[in-house]
Order: sequence, then C-alpha cells, then structure tokens
Amino acid sequence: MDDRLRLLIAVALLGSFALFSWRGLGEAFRERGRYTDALGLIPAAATPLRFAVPSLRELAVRYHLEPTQATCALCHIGRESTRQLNPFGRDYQTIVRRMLDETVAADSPEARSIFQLNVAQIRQALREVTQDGLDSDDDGFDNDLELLFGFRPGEAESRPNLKPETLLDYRARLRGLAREGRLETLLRSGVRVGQDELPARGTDLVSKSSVLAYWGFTPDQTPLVRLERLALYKAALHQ
Ligand SMILES: [Ca+2]
Repeated sequence: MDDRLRLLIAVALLGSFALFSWRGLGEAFRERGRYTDALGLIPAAATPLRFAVPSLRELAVRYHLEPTQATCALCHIGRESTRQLNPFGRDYQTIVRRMLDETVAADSPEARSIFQLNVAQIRQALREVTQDGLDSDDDGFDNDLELLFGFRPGEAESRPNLKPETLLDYRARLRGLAREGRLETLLRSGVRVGQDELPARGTDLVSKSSVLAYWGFTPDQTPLVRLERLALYKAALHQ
C-alpha cells in the first residue's frame, strides 16, 4: 500500500471518529441542557439509585424519590408480576405507546415494550405524564404536585392533606427559587434532617417529625420523596 493511500485511510478514519464523537457529544450536551429534575435543577450526574426498570429510575431521579418507596406499585396494582396498571400507570402507558408507534414499525415482529424506549424518550414521556394539570387519579392534585411532595399519583387515597391551592402556591414559589438559584444555594448550605431529640438550630437542622407533619404525614409514614428533599422545600419556603 502506498503512503498516500495509508494517509488517506488514516484521515478518513480520524474524520469519521471526530464526526461521530462530535455528534455524540452534541447529543449528550443537548440532553443535559434539557434534562432537569422536576423543579428545573440539573440532577446529580450519577445517580446512586439502582432500579431494574429505566422508567422508574428516571422518575426517581426527577423527583428525588426514596428508594425503598419507589417500587413497581407506583404504576402497577397488586403484585409486581401483574400487568394491571393504576391510573397513573395507564396514562404513562398511553404516552409510551404513542412513542413506540413513532419508534417501532407497526409490522415489526419485535414485541413492543417499555424497555424499547431510550433515555431521552423516557424523560420526555415522564415530562408529559407530569405536565401541570394532569391528575391521573382525579384526587384534585396533579401528578407533579403529588410526586413533588411525596404522594402517589396513581392512588386517590394517597394525597396531601393541604389544600391544592396551597400546594400550587408552594410549587410556584419553589420553581421561582430554583430559577433564581436560591434553592441550589440552600441545598449546598446543607439542610439536614436531624433526630427529634436534637434541638433545631436555625434552618440547617430540621427535625424529622416537624418535616413529616408539615407535609401532612404521620410520624410512622415514609414519604415517597426523600425526607431531606422535603426538609429543603420547607426551609426554602420559610427562609
Ligand atoms: Ca392525583
């Protein structure tokens, strides 16, 4: 092989690699720019949560869900093996089916399943199923409000005991604080949930029972959202 041919091949290979990397990087940056948690903050780059179902993992990241509470029961009724969906699961399924119509050809022999969506599609589907005003279980609180404050969007009996207008006001204020960067500042300053026997010192230590009571949980309940997160929201609303 003469040198010029070798050089040509090397340049072609390098060129394709650069183009591929650039496109891949571009996609990653675009996705990162678009991808935020429910309040518009960029989530941590790597999630410590491990879920077998990508949709559940992405939902957990978006809403800072408590790992022990973020189970299949968020979308499914009864045992995990059953295919029966609760109202939130059904709304998500409708969105997923529409996306699969756009992704997998109708005559494809491949079985259509939730696992065929890529991460960007899952995030889009979750944005849609948590859009403002969509209240799957029809309990007066939209899905985003319920998930944000630790309740189950597919079970009407799981709902906040605060008025919807109070929580709508809280959400609007939290979104404003997130946009202004104040929520992130507070987060970095380290809002911690303390033990009940410890005295509260300013806003940096919030007792567990006071956080639970504030959001309408009984002392023995575990909210769907991590307690640290609910403490952060409480502290942000009262700073
Ligand atoms: Ca609801």
